[in-house]
Amino acid sequence: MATISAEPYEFTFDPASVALVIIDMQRDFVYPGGFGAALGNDTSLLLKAVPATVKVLEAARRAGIHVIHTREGHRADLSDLWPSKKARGKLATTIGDVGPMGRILVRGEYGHDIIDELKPIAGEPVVDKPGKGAFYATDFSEILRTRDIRQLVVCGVTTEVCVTTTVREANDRGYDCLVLEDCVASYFPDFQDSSLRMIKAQGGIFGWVSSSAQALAAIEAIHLKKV
Ligand code: TIU
Repeated sequence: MATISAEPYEFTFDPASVALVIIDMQRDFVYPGGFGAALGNDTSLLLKAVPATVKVLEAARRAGIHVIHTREGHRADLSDLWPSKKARGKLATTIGDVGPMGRILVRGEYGHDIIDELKPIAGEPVVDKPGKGAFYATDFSEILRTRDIRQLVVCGVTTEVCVTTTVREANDRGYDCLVLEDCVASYFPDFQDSSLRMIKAQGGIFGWVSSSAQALAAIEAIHLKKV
């Protein structure tokens, strides 16, 4: 077993049954011209989480820890897009429309894909999800079960939308979630702060919160034990 110093108390995990889950680090959210920008957000705020996430991803790969990526997006014919999601916000440009990085949040388009810094490698499943949570209308649950994964270390964007929706879904399905505060980001700094406080409040009502530095210390120790 390994331990990461966290709040509200230490996160203890079996390296074989933990997964690093990187949520929706897609160009459509972190670069101008995608869905995040169409919603009126300053996308540069999300880039702050990238360097720490890269470090954790590289350490997880070296240690042989499971890595799973998710992407929010839709079929090209938009048959999995609820009319309510398409209409929300009354935006001039929205999901399925053509933007500077291709059709917004449509699978196969440049903007829909994961940023180069965090590009998945062979053996790392990519879960394509039409909703905010990674469990809704996906095979995420099956991927976790076939690999006997019971604990999740979570990074990605945005903290109060797809990260916390996934953490809440996971919590109700019996998974432990540790969220790394500098590896998640929001367009709204106060939402970032509140979301993290909500997760760890009440004795860890939804899970644990820690930092990349604490996670790296634990993951590097796993690596050292292996070699
Ligand atoms: N708008 C916003 O904050 N987020 C999303 O729409 N999706 C994700 O968080 N991935």
